[in-house]
Amino acid sequence: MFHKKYSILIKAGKVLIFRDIVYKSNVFKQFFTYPVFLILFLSFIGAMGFGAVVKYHYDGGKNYQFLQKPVMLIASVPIKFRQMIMYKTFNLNKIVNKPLILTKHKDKKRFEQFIPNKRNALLVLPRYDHSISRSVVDVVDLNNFEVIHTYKHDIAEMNDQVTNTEEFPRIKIDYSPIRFEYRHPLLFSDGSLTSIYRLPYKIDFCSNLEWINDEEIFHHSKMLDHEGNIWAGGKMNPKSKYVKKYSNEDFSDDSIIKINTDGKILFNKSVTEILIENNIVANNFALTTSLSKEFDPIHLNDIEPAFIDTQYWKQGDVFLSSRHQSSIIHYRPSTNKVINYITGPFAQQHDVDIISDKEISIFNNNNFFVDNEHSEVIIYNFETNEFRTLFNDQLQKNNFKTETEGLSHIFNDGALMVEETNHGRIILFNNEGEKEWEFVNKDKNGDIGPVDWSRVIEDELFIEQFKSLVENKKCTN
Ligand SMILES: [Ca+2]
Repeated sequence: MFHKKYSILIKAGKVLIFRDIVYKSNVFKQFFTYPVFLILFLSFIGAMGFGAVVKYHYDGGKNYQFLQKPVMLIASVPIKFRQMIMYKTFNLNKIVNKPLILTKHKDKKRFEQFIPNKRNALLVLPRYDHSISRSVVDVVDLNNFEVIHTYKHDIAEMNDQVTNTEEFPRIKIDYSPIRFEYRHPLLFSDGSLTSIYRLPYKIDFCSNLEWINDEEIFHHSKMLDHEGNIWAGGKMNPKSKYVKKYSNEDFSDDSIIKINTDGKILFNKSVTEILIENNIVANNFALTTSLSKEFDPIHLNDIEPAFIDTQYWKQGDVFLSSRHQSSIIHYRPSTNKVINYITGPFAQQHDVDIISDKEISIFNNNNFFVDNEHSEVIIYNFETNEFRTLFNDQLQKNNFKTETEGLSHIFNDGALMVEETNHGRIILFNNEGEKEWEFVNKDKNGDIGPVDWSRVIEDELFIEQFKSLVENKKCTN
């Protein structure tokens, strides 16, 4: 009886399952009609084609602009939509032109002091302020972290003075007032300030423009040398001799440029040329790199001049940081000789500094393919040829990482300041490696903007002169 009942139930179940399969099969047939199948097939082919155009664009392809432009416009819709929500605006121009609002440290305070310590030093702090939609340079007294002076000049007026439109065709778009950022500004004791935004310029204590130089593209750090001239990165146009015969106009021919404080170019030499003439790379370097689609193989990001002779370098030598070779080039301009070509446990580094008569520090972004979660500060000793890291545990504990940009400064007493440029944060560790303070570039609305290569001044006479200028300030703007 039980078996009969069970058998009937099983049969009924099979019938139901069979009916279900027949039903699903019919639905499948009804849905996958020939036109639907054709649409799906064409969509699949279209998606592959779309992806191929995006890949071609990011590989640097120059042809098929009629396809590239609309495809890239469509591809950017999701990110634009996300930005509209983030910036709370439908005005695309505002979004396109502004630096991003940063989020990594959104839960931190703007400034927090962990160990009270008055430091007679100035922090020259270039920072983007989203609440006023522009970049400013604050000069901060590190005794109390008070802003004692701010530079904020007329960017539109400066852009109007650029006449070399062949070299700078997009200056008013790419460096419009809401997009422009002060980078690594260099302060003089008379209160004037020079910096670079694609070209170098100088403003006075009251932020009035003194000069610009639009002869050549300039970039990255700017450092005074022992003669009072300024070293900065450049891009040669026309290209240098080993580049122009081997490569096309897309090749970035990075150079080292020395200018005086009136903006006159005194020296300009291609880094590719330096490496070829010192037999570090082959003379067809520009060709081989271009063929492998690397059009920016040097990417010079810092030039650090030596002020005095030591056992390991001479006054006037410069240390060049090449991000894309992950190397530090110790170069002597007076003889065109590379004295040392340093590679080591660092990848895509920025900011080389001379820190003693036999040591340099290297800000290691640490962009290796493995174990790359934190950026580091590395010390290289010329006497022992050895590398060591500085306060690495503390940097890791503070989740410190900037993939691009970034810098470090070692104070006279051995304290370490590090700038996490990508995330708008600066940390100061005292010489025991304890966190003294932390700054996040939050504006009055709590939005975080980038910081762009700050600078520490510890020269007592300079500080005294600058504070006297502040006390007697008569600026009308
Ligand atoms: Ca440096």
